[in-house]
Amino acid sequence: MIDNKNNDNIEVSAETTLENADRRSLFSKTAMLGAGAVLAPMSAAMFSSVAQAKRVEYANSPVVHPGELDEYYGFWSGGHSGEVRIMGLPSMRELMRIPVFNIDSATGWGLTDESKRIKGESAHILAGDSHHPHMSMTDGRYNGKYVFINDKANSRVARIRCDVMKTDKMLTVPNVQAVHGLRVQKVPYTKYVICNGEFEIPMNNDGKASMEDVSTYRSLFNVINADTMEMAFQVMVDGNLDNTDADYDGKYFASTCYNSEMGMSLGEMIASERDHVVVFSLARCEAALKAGKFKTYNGNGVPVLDGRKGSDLTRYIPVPKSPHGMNTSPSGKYFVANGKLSPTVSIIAIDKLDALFDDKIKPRDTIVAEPELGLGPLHTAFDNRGFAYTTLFLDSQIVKWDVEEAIRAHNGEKVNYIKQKLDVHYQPGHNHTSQGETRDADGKWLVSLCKFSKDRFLPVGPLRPENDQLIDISGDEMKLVHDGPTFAEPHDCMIVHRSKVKPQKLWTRDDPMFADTLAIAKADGVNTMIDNKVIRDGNKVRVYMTSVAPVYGMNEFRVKLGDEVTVIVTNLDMVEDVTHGFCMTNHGVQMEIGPQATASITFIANKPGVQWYYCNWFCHALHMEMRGRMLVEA
Ligand code: CUK
Ligand code: CUA
Repeated sequence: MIDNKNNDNIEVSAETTLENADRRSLFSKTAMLGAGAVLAPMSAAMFSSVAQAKRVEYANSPVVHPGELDEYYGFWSGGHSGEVRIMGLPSMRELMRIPVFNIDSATGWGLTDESKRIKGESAHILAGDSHHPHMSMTDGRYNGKYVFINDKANSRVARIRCDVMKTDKMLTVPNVQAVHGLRVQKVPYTKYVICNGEFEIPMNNDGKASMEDVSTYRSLFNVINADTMEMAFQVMVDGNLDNTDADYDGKYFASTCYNSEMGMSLGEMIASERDHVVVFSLARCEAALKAGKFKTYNGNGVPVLDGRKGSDLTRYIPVPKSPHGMNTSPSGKYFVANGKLSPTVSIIAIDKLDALFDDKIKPRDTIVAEPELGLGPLHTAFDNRGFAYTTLFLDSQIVKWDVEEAIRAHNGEKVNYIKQKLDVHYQPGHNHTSQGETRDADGKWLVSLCKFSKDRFLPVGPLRPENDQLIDISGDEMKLVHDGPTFAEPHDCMIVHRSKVKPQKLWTRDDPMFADTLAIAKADGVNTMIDNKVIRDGNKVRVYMTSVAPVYGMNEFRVKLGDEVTVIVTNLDMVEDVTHGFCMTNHGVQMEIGPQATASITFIANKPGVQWYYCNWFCHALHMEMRGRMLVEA
């Protein structure tokens, strides 16, 4: 990974605070004006008038007053917390958490029967590492339907329904280890979710094939049907795969590779001066699939196409050493591969890819510029004015640069394509502009997800928060307007205008999220809207109860020691925000039941005697009294 010698050159002094940074730029402006009084000490009054001036200078107001609503939804990955978080922008207030790959005791995610059904074969896995949340699109614009996210730790991809903001599908990607970069097809609509298998493994990884012969190891590019969340196909590549993105024509996907060496140690992985970007032709892959030109592995039947060097499904474009981020410009013209170990980014002209696939030009001919930006470029975001914003991990900066000017400079013109470098605090990974991965890029806000916060917040022990910084990019200069501490570890985020998202206020009674539970109730002859009933089925007991603040429909029920008990609660409240809970004391049983929803949870009644259950979501002045007894006969 990245050599952390940078930790030395970010010795932090008061110099790097926002106020002082602004003061620095003020001094330099004054100097440019040639004023004689440059070095005269500034009075407190001068500072406060500077602060005043700064405040009105913001083209965007970062202030959202109490009771006001934000203009944007932000969807943040929760990194190795395994969740997704919804932020409001520009306030940077955390609005909600969506448990995905983690378990969550407030909502019962990972504990309830419904969530276990959704998690399917991976229901026993209680951890995850979420990296890349991306929303489904229609014609290159967010359509507000789904957010998809990968779990690097357990090679999974999940889908979140944006009408209820809950995870509704989860898939373990076969034949790969560590699903990393993830994006969606942008045009004509998100038919496919694309993601990269990062770690190389033998294709039949059964412990019988050679584990020593590294030449048999492969990484796969994965294409998932967004609608069914089943595998569509996979493409075998040379080298490994890191990040990915799609074009705005519905034709090409591109992924970075940092280990073209197929090295197994750090030294081997960074040995060559060049790695590559691999470009996939969707039409050619679909044709090969249709023609049956694929193999299957590990007995799972998922078609694997051969996209290794020499295949007509892919093209390999050499780029400097160990690239990381892959970002498509909202103009649809360029793929930008971020250099990481190289101070450059490589700009690939998408309109040259047809010629590349037709072998009319060489791979490097598609590169229209390789501007030098600074140390450790990881990810790039875009506005609607032709500027790009790249995170410099090692320099702890965001560099703003002009894409077309970088291309002109590459062609020999003397232009300074770098417009500004802004200190961020510290070590930024991803950044994201408001709607910047769509045609609706609006150039208003930039978020820098900084990996280290160091001195920016009160110390909280050896483990510190990360720092998500909000930057106003609407004017000529980037301006840092907010520091936001976050827990481990938003890798990536996306910013969606609120007009694109239309969440429900109540659940619909026949929502697919609990349709299976309602089917079980129906088979039991239970009307969940009315009935409070205990159904015994051998040693399985199903307890159906309603809930209306502040009472459950059932004050007590009786089971036998050792019974497998399923409690199915239906929340009859029709009032917005009246969520009930169900918690069985001393049994590790907790869940949320939203208004008009049904939720269920199964456990063994392994303690004799009186066991109280209670509502753990504050719902009423008599919420404490919302409880009942499970009587367990020995
Ligand atoms: S990766 Cu984390 S900083 Cu998983 Cu998108 Cu680049
Ligand atoms: Cu119902 Cu608290």
